[in-house]
Amino acid sequence: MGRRSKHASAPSAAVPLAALLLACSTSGAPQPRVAAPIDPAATAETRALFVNLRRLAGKALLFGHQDDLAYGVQWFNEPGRSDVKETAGSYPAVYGWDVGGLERDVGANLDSVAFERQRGWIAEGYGRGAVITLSWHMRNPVSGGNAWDTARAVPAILPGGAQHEHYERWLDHFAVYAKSLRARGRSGGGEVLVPVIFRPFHETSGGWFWWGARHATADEYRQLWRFTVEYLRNRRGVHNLLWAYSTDVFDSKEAYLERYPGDAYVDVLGFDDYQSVRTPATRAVFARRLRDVVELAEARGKIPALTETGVEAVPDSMWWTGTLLAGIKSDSVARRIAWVLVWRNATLEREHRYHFFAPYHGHPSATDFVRFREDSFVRFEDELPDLYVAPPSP
Ligand code: BMA
Repeated sequence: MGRRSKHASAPSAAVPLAALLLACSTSGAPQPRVAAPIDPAATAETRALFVNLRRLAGKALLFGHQDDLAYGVQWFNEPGRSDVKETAGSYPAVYGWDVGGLERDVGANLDSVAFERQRGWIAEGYGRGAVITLSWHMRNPVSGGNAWDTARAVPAILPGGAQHEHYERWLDHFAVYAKSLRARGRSGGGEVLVPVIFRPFHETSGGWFWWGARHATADEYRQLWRFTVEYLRNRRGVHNLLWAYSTDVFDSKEAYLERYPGDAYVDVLGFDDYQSVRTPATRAVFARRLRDVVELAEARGKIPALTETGVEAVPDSMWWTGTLLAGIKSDSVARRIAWVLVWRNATLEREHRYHFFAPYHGHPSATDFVRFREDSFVRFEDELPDLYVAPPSP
């Protein structure tokens, strides 16, 4: 179902030769003719990131952490700190951030991360060569509740809907923010826009967000996604984004693709899995999901990723190598996922709960986390090639 690429046969003039993969018919398998971001006007650094992540997938697994620089289990907002660095000796290779709250002009996101500071941390991570991904726990545009308020909203914000203009204004806020993500060019020169892997409307196969299954039909979801791409890219001129589609757990390729917006609207195929990673006992299920996403992404010239995972409070001290890495490496296809990101380390004193997914100094899994980091397949920030310069054409 929908597994064949439908890329145009002639490359657009805006697509550099270095970003092209010409069809290779020797294996008989269909190959995408063009592997490039869906935005033909994507910035040079954004295109380079796309090409490099595709190339690196299978050779290395990038490790990511949500809100890594903003706070940790025992600290909040202290420059230079990172629970990952304080346990593994390097910052993560991928930084996840969330812009939930940007729609409200309140200055900070839903987890109290000030956008002004987030912008600085994004520039800092980019400056060190890491990858930036942004999710958006967007409030319900109809009810005014939070992202988990499942009052029906999608039809109302689509073109022609009563709240459509309201939604466009929210996207305007995002456009301004995305264009404000600037940093000094990594190889000298002036400022550049920081490339961002944008992952809105995530976990769409789940029923807990207003854009999820049961609250928006597959068709409504696709319309919302496509409108959002077209609005930000074509009307607001945002050209530093790679677009990541992500489901929650799923049982088949068909299920994964149920709400998929289409190859012309997606750069990264991801999924969030907090279920099959709890113990090694469900390794086969975990590997099957990874394999499905890798195969779907590769057939389309896209990037596969495990966009969120983890076990709250990491109760198994061997989880990093014994469950996560062993699961990813257990299958020669599954291991071709480009990155894995674990969720945030909420500050205990502020949130009064053990809600963390990476170890912190002294945590029982810290030793195994170092083993994970030392595995030659796993890359943290200090082991990255330059992802923002296009490799020479093959
Ligand atoms: C959830 C939890 C929440 C948080 C949200 C957005 O999974 O961590 O506490 O507000 O993500 O980061």
